Amino acid sequence: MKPFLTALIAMLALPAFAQLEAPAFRIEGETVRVQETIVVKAGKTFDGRLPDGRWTRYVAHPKKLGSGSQKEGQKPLFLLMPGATLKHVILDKPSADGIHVVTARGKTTRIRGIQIRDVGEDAITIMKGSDKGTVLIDDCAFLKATDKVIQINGTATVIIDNCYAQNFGRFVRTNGDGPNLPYRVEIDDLKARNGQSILKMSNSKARATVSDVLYTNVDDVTTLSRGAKASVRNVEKIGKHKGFFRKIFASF
Ligand code: ADA
Ligand code: CA
Ligand code: CA
Repeated sequence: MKPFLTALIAMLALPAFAQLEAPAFRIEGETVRVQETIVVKAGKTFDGRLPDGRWTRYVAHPKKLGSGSQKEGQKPLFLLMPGATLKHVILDKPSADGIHVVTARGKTTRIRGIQIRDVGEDAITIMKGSDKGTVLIDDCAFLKATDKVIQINGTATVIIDNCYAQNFGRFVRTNGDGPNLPYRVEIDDLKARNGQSILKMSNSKARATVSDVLYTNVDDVTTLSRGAKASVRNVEKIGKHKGFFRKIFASF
């Protein structure tokens, strides 16, 4: 292709791509190899930020917690009890079954500012039996998930705000086998790159809102069946300009 055409395409495509950049990689401080799940008690805060501003990096002991493969039944690195907060931690390979969350009515559990650099079996699980609490997941990044990132097995309201996901199967999945619980999911300000589905729900009473999403190379924004419903607003596929111009210039 002629150089000026390449330059023109790059100019047109670049501003769009710039919006979907990965968040800054945090510089890690010390690494902790977790042999036994770290429990954050109800209402308590666990902050992995070190005095010099770096974040602590956690990896699983593969024999004690799990290798981070797709095998079910692995243990989490962190277990958050109702109203707990987890922030400023890096989870890295192997991250086993990530973070488990137990909620309770009237309580808000927070996962704020964490980076999972290599998602294990999954990254965050809202545990079965969690009853109508709220889980707020914000300013987080999730990389390299073989399949699911956020697995919802309990009836909490799960709010996912200002997050980034790269390489995944399903970013959010409500339990596929269980009863038709009234799951609630809100996804806002998400950037997603390379995946199958941002939200998959197959439960008759599951409801979701999905808004302000930028994505590229994701097959489906929502995958809904058996009466699950989602309202979707302001979702933009990045890279369509490139495809459009590629088609036009392909005819030269
Ligand atoms: C699978 C399984 C669910 C649940 C989930 C999880 O999807 O079918 O029942 O166990 O994994 O929480 O990892
Ligand atoms: Ca699983
Ligand atoms: Ca799991």
